[in-house]
Amino acid sequence: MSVAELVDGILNKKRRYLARLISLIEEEDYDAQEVLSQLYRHTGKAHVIGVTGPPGSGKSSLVTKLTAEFRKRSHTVGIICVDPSSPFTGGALLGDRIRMQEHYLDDEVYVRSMGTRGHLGGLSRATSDAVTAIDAFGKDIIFVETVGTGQSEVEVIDIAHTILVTDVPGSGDDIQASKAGIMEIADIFVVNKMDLPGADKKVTEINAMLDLDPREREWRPPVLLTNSRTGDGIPELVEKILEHYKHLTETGLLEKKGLQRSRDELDQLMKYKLTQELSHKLQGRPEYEEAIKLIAKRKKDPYSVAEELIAEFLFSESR
Ligand SMILES: Nc1nc2c(ncn2[C@@H]2O[C@H](COP(=O)(O)OP(=O)(O)OP(=O)(O)O)[C@@H](O)[C@H]2O)c(=O)[nH]1
Ligand SMILES: [Mg+2]
Repeated sequence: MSVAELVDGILNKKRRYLARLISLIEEEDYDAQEVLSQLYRHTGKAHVIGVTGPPGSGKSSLVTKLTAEFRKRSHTVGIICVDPSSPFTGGALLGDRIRMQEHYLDDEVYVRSMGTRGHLGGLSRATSDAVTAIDAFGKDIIFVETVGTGQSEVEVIDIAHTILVTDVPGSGDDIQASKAGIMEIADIFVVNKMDLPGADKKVTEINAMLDLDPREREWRPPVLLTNSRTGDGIPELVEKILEHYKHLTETGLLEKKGLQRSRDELDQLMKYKLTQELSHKLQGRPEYEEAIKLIAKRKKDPYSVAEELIAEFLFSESR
């Protein structure tokens, strides 16, 4: 598939072209950047919803039920499941795919999982690009599901307009989410598995934590109860999600977030490209390998070699 074919196919809502582009994104193929660069002006319309929380708290089940509710309201949906622990691309998260397959026959829902390939920052870069691709494809709502356990997940979720943080009843005395600083990023708290004992207690705990938050905020994150098996609480959650989006629009926060995201994206992309170019230029070069040996023998120090190489690299770039 040529770049032009891919661009055309995606703008004409052909699923296999979208699937191909996301694979190219995962493979860090140069063509992917060219396609994305041409698609970019067609993006910025989707409402991106991040879903994060402890493993097994029911994120995928929740997204499945939310998708059904959004479809009822005639919204089209894209879903990206990010699996930071998976060494594979694409094929990971079989369980998620099985659970989400109730939407597979629905052409208006697109589901994709993404795994890490071990590149630092590669996963959040790839996820961000996949969101751009699905946005250009024309989905109204894009879910990004990620396990909330560390910094990289918080970065991934940065691309969302509305962030749902899930938790479950009886998950320890303290709120698990607070450990990773996830508490601060929540727009809506979801206590899932409300059928289990201790659900109300969990809601009270989260509200008590919110009461302690000294920050002035126009949007106090609501705490909602759901059952992602039966669908209880799902319509109310969809209402809150739409209400949050309306709040973002009316207060000008959406525009502000958009600016911040563009700044972060440009910043991230420049660093990423510089790193990529640098390693591309240096790998396997004899003087690079020689310098490494000299550093190991203490004949040279890595501080000045790093400066020399970067200066040389930047100089050769400007010619
Ligand atoms: N009792 C009960 N079980 C639920 C509920 N929602 C999900 N589950 C179950 O919880 C288990 C985990 O659900 P998932 O949706 O895979 O959770 P997840 O957070 O996506 O899991 P990871 O992606 O592995 O972190 C499954 O067995 C679900 O059937 C609920 O509301 N009540
Ligand atoms: Mg899941």
